[in-house]
Amino acid sequence: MKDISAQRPGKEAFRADILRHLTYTLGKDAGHASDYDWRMALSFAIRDRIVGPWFASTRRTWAENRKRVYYLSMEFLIGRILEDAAINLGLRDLAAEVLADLGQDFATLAGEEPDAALGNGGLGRLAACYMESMATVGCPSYGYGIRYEHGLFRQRFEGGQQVETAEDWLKTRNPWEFERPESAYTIGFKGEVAEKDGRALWTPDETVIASAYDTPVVGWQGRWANTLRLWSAKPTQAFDLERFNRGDYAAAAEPETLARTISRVLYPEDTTYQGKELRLKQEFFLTSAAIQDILRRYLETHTDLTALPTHVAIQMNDTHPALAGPELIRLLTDAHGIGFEEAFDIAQACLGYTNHTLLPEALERWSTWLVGNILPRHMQIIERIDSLHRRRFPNRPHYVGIVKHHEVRMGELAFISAHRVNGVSALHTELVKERLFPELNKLHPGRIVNETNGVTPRRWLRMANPALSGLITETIGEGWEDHLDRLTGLEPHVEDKGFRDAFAGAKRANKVATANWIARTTGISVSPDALFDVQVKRLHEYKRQLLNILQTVAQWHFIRENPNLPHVPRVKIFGGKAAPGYVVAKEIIHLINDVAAVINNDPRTGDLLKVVYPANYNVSMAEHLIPAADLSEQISTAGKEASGTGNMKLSLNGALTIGTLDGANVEIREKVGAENFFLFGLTADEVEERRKDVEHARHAILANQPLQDVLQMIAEGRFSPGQRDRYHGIVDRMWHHDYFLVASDFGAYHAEQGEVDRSYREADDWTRKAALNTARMGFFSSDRAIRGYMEDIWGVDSAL
Ligand code: 26Q
Repeated sequence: MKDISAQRPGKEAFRADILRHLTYTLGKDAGHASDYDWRMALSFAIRDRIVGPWFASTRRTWAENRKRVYYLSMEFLIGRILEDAAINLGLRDLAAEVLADLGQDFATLAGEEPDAALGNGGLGRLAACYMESMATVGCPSYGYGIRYEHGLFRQRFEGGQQVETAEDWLKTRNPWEFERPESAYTIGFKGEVAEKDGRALWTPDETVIASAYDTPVVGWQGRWANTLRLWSAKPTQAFDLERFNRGDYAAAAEPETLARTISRVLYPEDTTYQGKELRLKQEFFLTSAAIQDILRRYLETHTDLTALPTHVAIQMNDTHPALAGPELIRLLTDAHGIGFEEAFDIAQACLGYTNHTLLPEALERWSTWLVGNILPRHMQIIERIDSLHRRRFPNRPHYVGIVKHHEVRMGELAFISAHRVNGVSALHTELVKERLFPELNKLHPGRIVNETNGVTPRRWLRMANPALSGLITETIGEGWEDHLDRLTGLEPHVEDKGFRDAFAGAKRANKVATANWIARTTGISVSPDALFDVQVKRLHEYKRQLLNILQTVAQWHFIRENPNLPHVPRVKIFGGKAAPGYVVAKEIIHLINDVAAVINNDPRTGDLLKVVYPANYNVSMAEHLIPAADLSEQISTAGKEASGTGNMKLSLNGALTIGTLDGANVEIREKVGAENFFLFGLTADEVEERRKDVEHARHAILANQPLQDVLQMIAEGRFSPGQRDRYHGIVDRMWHHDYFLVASDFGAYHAEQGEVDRSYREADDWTRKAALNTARMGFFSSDRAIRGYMEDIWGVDSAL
């Protein structure tokens, strides 16, 4: 194991680097430099230190002819890079010192970096954590994605309602990327397929260029660095002069228009799939550019394409890049003359598919008409894959194919194209086997495996929570950041009152900082002594923010009715965006904000209950809120949340979970101990059972007086004065179409929140439980998850 870590510069050298960049890269004099200039100079000085490990890693991979992993994802929800990179290089404190000498504040500058929000939520953030872990564990790899001009929209509230505006992260210079104009590929659409010399010949009639931008991703202590390669669409020819000369001015600009649209904007829907042509083009754009790049790199040092799977592993992050199978087969057959079956077997041996959802409305199914029109050659290949698979498994009465009812089912395509299919938590993987692909699972026993999600402890503990990180290092020494299992070393100290006080002190300091932040951003004053109860995630009915806010109203009502009881003060913190077209989710946001307005201005409840919903939840806001949380809300309808990863970040930072037996909650509870977890609600099987009673909601409501009271208050317009019927839709759905069983789980949830209050009163015991959560969460490091993928799916070794 050779040490290729970055040489840590001395203070003087680093200061000189910053000033050199200020002068020669920014063209600014220190006396006249703005925060922006300083941030850029600092970023370039840090980036310089990544380049060494980056080149060394790339050279090693070539020299040792190592197998590479290609992670294809339509989303990389990266967030800010500056502080994370500085921490991984061991430069964070040095940089702060040097800047202080220069009269600048590191945190201020780092806080001005725009979030790279090239993702919607869990799936995109997982891809970002995995990139960082692949660099940390020395897995040679490339991430492939789209360089969206506009990431996930920005959210504002107007009168409590969500309003979206365009996000613009590239408005200022992006210091982390390197443009690679020489790495460019033609991507075709539409056109005709002919036959020439026994091979198919596809002549597209629209083309765009995929042009690469590389961002180095450096791992812990700079031991290894990989590349995140994002593709930007450029016109093949800016202007069609022939058309222009014919006087067809609008059409003359068409190539440019298509190109500019393809990488323009991230689709903000994360659960409802709509068969949009542009989305299909985006998916093919990413996939084709990636596959072409992979083959180009392979053929630089190899000639035998049948050995491709020995050197290349391609992971599909959900079905979005599932055209990888057909595209790879197309190039192997049409461009390289390999027979169809052999090409299929090569592709399959390279490919893996990660499933992230069981929700039927999220499963991609493209009409054969659209696919045939946009990608005529791929449509033929998909049909051939389908019939090959059918031929290999004859006489199946319940045969499930890829093409059915004039639709291409991307889940089946990805499953059949891949040698491994994985779920993202133990429970989810079982449900993928039993409910999503029961027939394919029978045909291919052993193909479906579990890889429980993980999160990077560098960003989500070390960087986001310096107070707790300091205590951990003081207590168990250094090295836990890349050996997160070592957190169990905290366990013996949990019985030490001094340690518990220090643990509580770190949490308290984070809460004070967050209380100040809440006051600044929302104008609401909250007490750091209150229990901070946090639900931060995308808005979706299955995640049941509605359950949370209904219970909040019940608690408010209870405090008002019982003013003399000793209530535990709480701050209910919500964060998250709704897809712009998701009307019900937007109503729930409106309701939360309306309830907040009433509760926060009620002198009878005062500091006993506050509801805050800061707008525009994103990675950076998560980094603020998670370390300050006492309670983590993971309350999805059982069987619906594939895994969750916020649940891991919160528990790792010493929040206790109130949750259902869903996704990774099950494993978190096993690891931290049932006595340190607030469990409630129906199980996945009970949910299925309960739905058979068509009147389940009515029965549940009638059996629960507090819930009836809450629904009554909402229906009467208590939270929408001036518009009594504003929430009639929500109330009506609660009674008649409560698909996610909010009513059925309300009683158990309300009761368990009472348990939370009783526990929180025993402050020292609460701290013990919180510390045990942190101590026992080591399993949920994304390093562990990545090692699982390397071993079970990719067949690659660490280069370190
Ligand atoms: C599909 C087609 C067209 C347009 C958009 C989409 C689309 C985009 C994003 C569909 C789904 C997504 C995102 C899904 C997602 O984030 N799933 C989450 O993945 C996490 C990581 O595995 C899990 O922890 C969460 O449980 C799961 O909800």
